Amino acid sequence: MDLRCRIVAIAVLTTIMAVPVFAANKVEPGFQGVGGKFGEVYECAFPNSVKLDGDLEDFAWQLAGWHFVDNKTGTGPAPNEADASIAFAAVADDKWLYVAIRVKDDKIVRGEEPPGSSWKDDSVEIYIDPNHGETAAYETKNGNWDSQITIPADNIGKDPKKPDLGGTGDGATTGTEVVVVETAEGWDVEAAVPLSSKGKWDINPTDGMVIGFNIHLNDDDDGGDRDHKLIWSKKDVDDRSWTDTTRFADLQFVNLQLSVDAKGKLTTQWARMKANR
Ligand SMILES: [Ca+2]
Ligand SMILES: [Ca+2]
Ligand SMILES: [Ca+2]
Ligand SMILES: [Ca+2]
Repeated sequence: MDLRCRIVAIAVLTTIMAVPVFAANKVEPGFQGVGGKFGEVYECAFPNSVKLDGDLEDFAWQLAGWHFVDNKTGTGPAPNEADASIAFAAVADDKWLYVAIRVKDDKIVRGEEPPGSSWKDDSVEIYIDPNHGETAAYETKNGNWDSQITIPADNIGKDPKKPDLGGTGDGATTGTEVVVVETAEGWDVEAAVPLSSKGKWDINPTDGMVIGFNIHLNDDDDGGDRDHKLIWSKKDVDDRSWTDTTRFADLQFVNLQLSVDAKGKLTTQWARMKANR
């Protein structure tokens, strides 16, 4: 494909896929159908990189699968999707597991609590069980170490390399970097969880490999305690992921470069998008 064609192709793809469509719980498959099953498994395409800047227009995000968690799913449902709902995607390269979370929220409440208690403010949580141990208590051995990485909205405008993080299993010391930005409908999170976290885990993605994984949203709209709690994993019916990894769902690595460099791949992608419109 020559450069001009490629630019046109990127422009078309960006126009069509720039903003994920929020809807009742569902999976919007990405490139070549990669996506997974809602609440059960997220299919994470690798090796793919993104620029960690809070802008979710990266090509990898356009072509990744997106899961949409509606306002009713979790132990603290919200009245409507504009009040609280999330869409998320993940990709990985050789150093990082990148997670994009688009949050719809009608009122941002930030900075009321210290990072360790940021689950009472607006925050998202990424859960990692690196050895897929599915243990009832968090493991604390190198390689098996389980973590809840809590990312408060209070990171808006802060240094990505020095984020305020919380979470059990020492989530704050995993080496995770984040950019959080305010949007017209709420806030976006672009996070990079290191695949190698000293003393905790050393994840080397291979095709088909599975780790434990979950995504939560805490929504506070009026100060004090949180008002809504949304949960992706179907197994986490009682909001116990902070201490019990049997509540996690799965993340499965899929060896798939999200690229339109090859003419055949681009044709396939266009056909899929046309079929879905
Ligand atoms: Ca980006
Ligand atoms: Ca809200
Ligand atoms: Ca574990
Ligand atoms: Ca809020």
